[in-house]
Amino acid sequence: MRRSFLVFFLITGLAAYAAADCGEWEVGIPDLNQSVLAWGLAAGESATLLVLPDGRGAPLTAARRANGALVDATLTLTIIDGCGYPVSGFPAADMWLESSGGTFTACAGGSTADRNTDTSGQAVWAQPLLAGGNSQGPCMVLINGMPVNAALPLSLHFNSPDLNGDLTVSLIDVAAFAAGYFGDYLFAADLQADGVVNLADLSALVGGLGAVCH
Ligand SMILES: [Ca+2]
Ligand SMILES: [Ca+2]
Repeated sequence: MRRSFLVFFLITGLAAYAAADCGEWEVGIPDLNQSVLAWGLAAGESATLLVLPDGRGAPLTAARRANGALVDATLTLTIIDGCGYPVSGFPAADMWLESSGGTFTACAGGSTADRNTDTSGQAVWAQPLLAGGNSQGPCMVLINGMPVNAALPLSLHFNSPDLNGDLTVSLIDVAAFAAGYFGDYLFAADLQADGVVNLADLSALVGGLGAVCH
């Protein structure tokens, strides 16, 4: 009996030492360097996602390659804490996408993860975002405002019938679209992204008229 107690205290003591070694304050706190971001596209590939402020844009499962082919661009973030454990139940509201280099803007909470992290520490972005504007800049995933794995920006581009990114699809956007429709190629007007601006893109513009954030 005495020996079993000794083993018990030895094991619990070692566990406590291990926890203390990684810093007990780190348990459950996301570690930006250990957390992992994954998506279905190979390195060097890009995808474009159609977004609307009212969420009627495309889901990430139906983004488009440069040639217009549909591609699943679902993002999966696995949050790991400083002790190497997955962080479950981390709030979706505290994880979001950002993109610079254009007019891309999200409605309040419009680019957060679909749900809180599960028991494996995983959260996904698969559903449509609530956003407007466009960007061909790198897309970053942030946890509480800090970028995850900053060395690996994603080539996920955005475009929207809300061309100017004021989160309302209005006649101002129609005028901006016309410049791309009748003039030189304009990524912002290539709403059904495939490298050309034609009637399919005009149809996407018309379908988004009036869209605003909820
Ligand atoms: Ca607009
Ligand atoms: Ca097009």
